[in-house]
Amino acid sequence: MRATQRKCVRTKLPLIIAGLSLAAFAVKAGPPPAPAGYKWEVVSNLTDEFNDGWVDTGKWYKYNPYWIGRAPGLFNESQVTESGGYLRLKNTKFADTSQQYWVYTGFLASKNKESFYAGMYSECKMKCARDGTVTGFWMSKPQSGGKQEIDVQEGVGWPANGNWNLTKQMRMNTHSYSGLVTPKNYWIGSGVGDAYHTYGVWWRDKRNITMYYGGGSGTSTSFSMSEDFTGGMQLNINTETQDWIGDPNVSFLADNSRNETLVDYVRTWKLVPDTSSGIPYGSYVSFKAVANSKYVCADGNLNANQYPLAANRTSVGSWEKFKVVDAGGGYVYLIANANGKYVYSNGSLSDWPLIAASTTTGTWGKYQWISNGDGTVSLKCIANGKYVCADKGVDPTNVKLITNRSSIGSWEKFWWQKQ
Ligand SMILES: [Ca+2]
Repeated sequence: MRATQRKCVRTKLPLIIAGLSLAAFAVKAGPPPAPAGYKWEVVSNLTDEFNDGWVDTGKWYKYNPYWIGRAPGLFNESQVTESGGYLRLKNTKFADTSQQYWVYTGFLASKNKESFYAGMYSECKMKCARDGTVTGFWMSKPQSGGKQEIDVQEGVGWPANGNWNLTKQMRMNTHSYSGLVTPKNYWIGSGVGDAYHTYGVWWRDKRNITMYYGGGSGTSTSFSMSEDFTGGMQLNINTETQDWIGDPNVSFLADNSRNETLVDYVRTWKLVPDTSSGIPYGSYVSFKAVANSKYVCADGNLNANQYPLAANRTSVGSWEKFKVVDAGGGYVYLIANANGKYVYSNGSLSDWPLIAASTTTGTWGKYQWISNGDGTVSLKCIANGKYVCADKGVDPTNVKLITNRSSIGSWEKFWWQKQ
């Protein structure tokens, strides 16, 4: 019996260790995987480790240029310091509680009010004060007549209103000019003021935002906007008082173990085209459509003037070769070997069919070369922002290439090979 028990313990141990490793991997910080054809690049003016002992006033205001605070809280520069590897936002009682304003709180704002843009991902690792103030990691666009806002976390370290559930949540929101707010909560399960937690946001495009607990490979929550979010926003990290939770606790404000929000870092990235993905500039290549496993041909038999591109050949001859020309920034032009003409997506016709019929370059013939990581490439036309598709539905016989898809599926993928 004892021997059996020992055996059990031995077999369980590696499983537990494996489980821990997986958990550690799951909460890895940093941005989510970049979309095909892009990579993440650090945005230095929105990135700070807060390790050098002084608040970098080249990047940050230690106040909010557009707001003094919500009573009884008042933002005050002296509350914003850096030491021990952390940005510190301290909350201090400075007047009698009978006054309109009696608590100094801290605000760190990006210097350029339009610095956080669609396409960027930002994350912040912090431990919230436990004194009744609320800690924010958020982006804002101050404007008369309303505001747009992305609230990644409104962290409650201690609940002045007695609702302890608030202390264990990532409390997200968006605000629209229309006045619409879209609050969502993620249940963390441990106190936001008891340990460091990482909160992230990817402003994907003007209508879509994804927020993350634990970094870009952590748990995600999606937001679909009812109005366009465009332009740039100011990035903010702050403490403030909030009507809905009540006033801070006076004795906690005097307790140095509770009256500071500590921020380990804020890190921000933007998406840029990945130009290091092995694009065969200057080479002749063949394309084989994943849709039907046929080679793409600039087919002079289908039209002797326009040479439409069609995935209709079983082998590579001179009409199935294309020269890849560097158009800069990860973009390419293609020249058909069949007739020496540039390939372009003909926007004068519906579905923008590809033809090899131009002697000059232009946006209709400028494509983003997107390596899918599986040996295939997808081509996105700059002129209409759509992907090239070998469309078996439109033309089942010749499977002509058209440019009308908004996402990459198998019909938008092509195996390619140098010739
Ligand atoms: Ca740090």
